[in-house]
Amino acid sequence: MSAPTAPSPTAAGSGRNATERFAEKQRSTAQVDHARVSAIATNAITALHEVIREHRVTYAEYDALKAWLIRVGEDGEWPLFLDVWVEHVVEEVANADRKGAVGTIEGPYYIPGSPEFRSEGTLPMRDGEAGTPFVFQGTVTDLEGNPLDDARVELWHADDDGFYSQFAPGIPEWNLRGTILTGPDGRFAFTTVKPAPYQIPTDGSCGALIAAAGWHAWRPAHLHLKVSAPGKQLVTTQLYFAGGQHVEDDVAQAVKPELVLRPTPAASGTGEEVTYDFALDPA
Ligand code: MBD
Ligand code: FE
Repeated sequence: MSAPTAPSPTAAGSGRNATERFAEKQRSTAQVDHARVSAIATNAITALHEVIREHRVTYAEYDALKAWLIRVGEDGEWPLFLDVWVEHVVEEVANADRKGAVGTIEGPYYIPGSPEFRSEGTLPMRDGEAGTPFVFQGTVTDLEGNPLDDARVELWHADDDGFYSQFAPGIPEWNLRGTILTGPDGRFAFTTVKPAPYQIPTDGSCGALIAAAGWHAWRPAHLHLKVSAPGKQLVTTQLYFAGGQHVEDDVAQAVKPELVLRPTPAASGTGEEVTYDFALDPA
């Protein structure tokens, strides 16, 4: 049932949703290492001082910054801002020692608890969901290539308009979100539709920064994944489509060569399919 007059999402709408979701997920930070906070905060603030000196930042520019920072909070766009312009370096540092499947940023639109399937399933979608039918399949293994039983493969992605369920209005709750639990063969097969490129909302504070700087607002079409198994490290990653728009200039700088898929026409005769395997590092 696709709503014929789906309201169009606003930055404030999806930003607020992302901010609320983040607040729910955030655990209390019991331990504070004062020495680390001091070192990191001092370096960050000093780096900003250097930028001000280098560019001889004016009071007008300082006030514009203050106004913009206030607006990011009002729009609820801190998760969006941080995940687009900062997270990729946190991910790089966090996963530097990994041997198996390559990770990348999570972004602001993950929701735990999506509908579960055993070995194969079709993601929840609307009647006549737009987009090329697409089968995404593979095997979850350990680093030696042994299939992993009871691995969890969580998949979520935008629709053909670039919108995510539970963040843009008018989309059924679990649309294009699902989890497959593998059997002893480690295999999973999702049936879905190919997502479209994603545009950062242009009507909010992040959009205002992009417009003011003359940048573009696009991420390439992508699948989001979390893959885990008992006794193994969880991998959070994304997969992209070779030759797709903005694969070479993702605004979030989250594309890596290992993450680019080359789907082929499906054996069934409709749509496309691709096989991608995940080797998980020991926990
Ligand atoms: C997205 O869909 C996304 O994946 C990231 C990282 C940032 C904004 C929107
Ligand atoms: Fe995304």
